[in-house]
Amino acid sequence: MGKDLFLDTYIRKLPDPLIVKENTQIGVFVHQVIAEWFKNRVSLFPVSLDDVYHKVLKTKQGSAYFHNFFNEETKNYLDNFAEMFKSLDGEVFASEKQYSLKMDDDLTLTGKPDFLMKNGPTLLIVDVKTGGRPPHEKYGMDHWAQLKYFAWLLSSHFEAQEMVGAYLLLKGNKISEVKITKKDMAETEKYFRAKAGEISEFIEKNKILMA
Ligand SMILES: [Mn+2]
Repeated sequence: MGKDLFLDTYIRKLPDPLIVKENTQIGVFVHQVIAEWFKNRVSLFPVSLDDVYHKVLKTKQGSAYFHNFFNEETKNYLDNFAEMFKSLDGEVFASEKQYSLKMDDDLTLTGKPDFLMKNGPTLLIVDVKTGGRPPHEKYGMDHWAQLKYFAWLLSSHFEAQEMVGAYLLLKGNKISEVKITKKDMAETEKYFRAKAGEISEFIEKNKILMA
């Protein structure tokens, strides 16, 4: 089986030797804080990002792995997130939810966008990145590859007139947005149809669960 960049990044979830360990951990930590914040955002007693930041650090996992990230850098990331989030139009209706698409009897592809927003006829797919740009870009992949993949997965779950993908780049405090076209979806579908056999074989061999 030849090397395939998209499959390595999104399906096989191979550890990335090019990302230093600490950066990966910061990403995990920041995502966890944001996910936790979304869970309680619309409760009777909404929590602030800052509260959640401290709460996650106090968990068993937090004190074991994340105590190093109680610093300016992660604080900045979360401040940037809060600022960018405020500038997005629409209502959040899902976060950290896994969607799947059945390719055939042997293969179901899955994906978990960080969160989804609805704004009139538009579905906004948002992924938070702690690096300055999507990590898959350094493999020479299309900047939008992951968002197109999510859009394609979601197209079997939602009737959206328009799909827009956005990366919230926490490091640069920048939103990188793209309108996902029918052509993008068709190309993504074609790619995965062509790869279906190879992916099934890989999963069968490695008994992995796709997350
Ligand atoms: Mn993310």
